[in-house]
Amino acid sequence: MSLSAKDKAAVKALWAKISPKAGDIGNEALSRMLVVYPQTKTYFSHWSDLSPGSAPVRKHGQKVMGGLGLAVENIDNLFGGLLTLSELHAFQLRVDPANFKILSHNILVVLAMLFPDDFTPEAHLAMDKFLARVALALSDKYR
Ligand code: HNI
Repeated sequence: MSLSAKDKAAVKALWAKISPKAGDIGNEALSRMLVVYPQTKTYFSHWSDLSPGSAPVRKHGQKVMGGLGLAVENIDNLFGGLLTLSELHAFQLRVDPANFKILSHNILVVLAMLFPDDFTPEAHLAMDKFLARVALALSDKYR
């Protein structure tokens, strides 16, 4: 399931539209992930406050979106572009790859919520495929 030229164009177009709001998207997606899938909290137990919209949640949401921006820049070479992040999540953080799917779901929900006009079925499809590829690239170093 690789990204077609059409998917890549759709992801880039959507990203251009949404990236100015990266902070809000990251904050809302991470806040929801921690509430709706509380098992994900285990990775962030060192934070002072895991409640929705807290300072650490917002700060980390911004970082995750920065990682997604890096992925968009490297959309033709996701495995190479995300190598360092994959090593971090695999060897240092030991994040179960199942969680990538959970976060991706929350990002899609938030995009639908904040950008109802731009999140067409075509944009939804392209973003879903893109996030699945990003998750695969981030999991590349696990074995
Ligand atoms: Ni993730 C740190 C990007 C999914 C748990 N993560 C980062 C950083 C980026 C990043 C960027 C900061 C790296 C640095 O400081 O050098 N993470 C991404 C991306 C995705 C993702 C692009 C998927 C789309 N990370 C996840 C998931 C979890 C996760 C699903 C767990 C549920 N990440 C972490 C943890 C850290 C982290 C834990 C360290 C945070 C800290 O404050 O200690």
